[in-house]
Amino acid sequence: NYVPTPQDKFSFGLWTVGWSGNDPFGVATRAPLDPVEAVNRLAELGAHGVTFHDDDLIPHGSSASERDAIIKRFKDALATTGVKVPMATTNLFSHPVFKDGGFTANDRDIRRYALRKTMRNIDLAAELGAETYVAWGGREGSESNGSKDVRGALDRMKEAFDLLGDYVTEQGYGLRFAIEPKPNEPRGDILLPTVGHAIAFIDRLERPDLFGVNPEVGHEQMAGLNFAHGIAQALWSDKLFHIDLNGQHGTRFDQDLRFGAGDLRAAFWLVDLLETGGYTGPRHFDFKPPRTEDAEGVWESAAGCMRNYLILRERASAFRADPEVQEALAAARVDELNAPTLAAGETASALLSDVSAFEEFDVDAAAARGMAFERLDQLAMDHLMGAR
Ligand code: 3MF
Ligand code: MG
Ligand code: MG
Ligand code: MG
Repeated sequence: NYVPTPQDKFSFGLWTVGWSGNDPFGVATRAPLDPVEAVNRLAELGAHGVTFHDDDLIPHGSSASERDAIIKRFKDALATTGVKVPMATTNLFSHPVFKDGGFTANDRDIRRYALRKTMRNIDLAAELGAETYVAWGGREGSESNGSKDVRGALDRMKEAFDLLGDYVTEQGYGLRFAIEPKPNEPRGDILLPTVGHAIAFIDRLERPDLFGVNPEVGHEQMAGLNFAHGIAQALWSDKLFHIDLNGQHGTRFDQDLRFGAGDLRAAFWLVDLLETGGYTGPRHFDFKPPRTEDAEGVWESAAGCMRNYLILRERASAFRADPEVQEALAAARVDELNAPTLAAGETASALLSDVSAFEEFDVDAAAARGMAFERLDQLAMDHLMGAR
């Protein structure tokens, strides 16, 4: 009956349900949400966790004693409800000081400030028991190519992550980092724009094992990419440390619709992959309840994210369990791709001497074999639409 429980590991950012609706064309349509109220409502809805940017919880400019009081009150709400903090992150994009970025701002003193701001919130994340620290470089980028030395920026990005990797290691924190790619918005072009760029970058770090990715559905779809393919590559690389679930209609502005809205077929294949591909981390929603909604609409929207995930989880597992689907998968030779192309120990010269692979291979007969993919896909659609 699609009722979420903490075992489903659903989590929400404070900035998602707490978004008051200000956008580039209009002011807020809702009152600010108290983080403690967010924790209480999320607990009632069956969520497992809450996540935050430093400034979501502790407004920028709070004094040390105000900060302590806010943290204490938040911790009490967590203890009362059992809601966890699986992840935390830094806001290096809202304050005007970050208008040209944090770790890759041209101004060196701003980069040093960004590092200190991040380290301070890493301490809090560790104290609250978070396992993942997300880094979204929303302002790390440019509007004009001449203004940013991209290779220099990548050096500085590496310098920042190497320092943070050393820091959590020295402190003995059980935290790993998840880099969140996005192609654009708010910068004209953002560095590390896709999952693939981020994974390649991580290879150049000094402690690559501490770093993975936090892909967001809408971010890859803004670039016209197949999200489940990106997730599959992240899983294949052991880099899927965290995930941001939401909805997006193709290559347009960052819509942050509730999960399941937008490209529903893509959401079906994503849930199928997450549930069968060995991902055990939080199912984290990074969405924005549209500014048309009042406070009750916010919680409808949050509940909808989880409900859609659970429905899709059921639909995907029905698809996998259907004997006709198993037949269709076999007809499509899907599993044959998991057989190595070479025999065990077969060398290049052995392949060259196998006449059945080339000289006697019936190319025309092989070319004539249909792949039977349409039947398989229709069965998936039947399951997705509830027709089976
Ligand atoms: C922006 C985002 C960010 C990140 C967050 C880190 C404000 O499009 O997706 O949300 O998810 O900064 O986790
Ligand atoms: Mg986003
Ligand atoms: Mg988004
Ligand atoms: Mg996100």
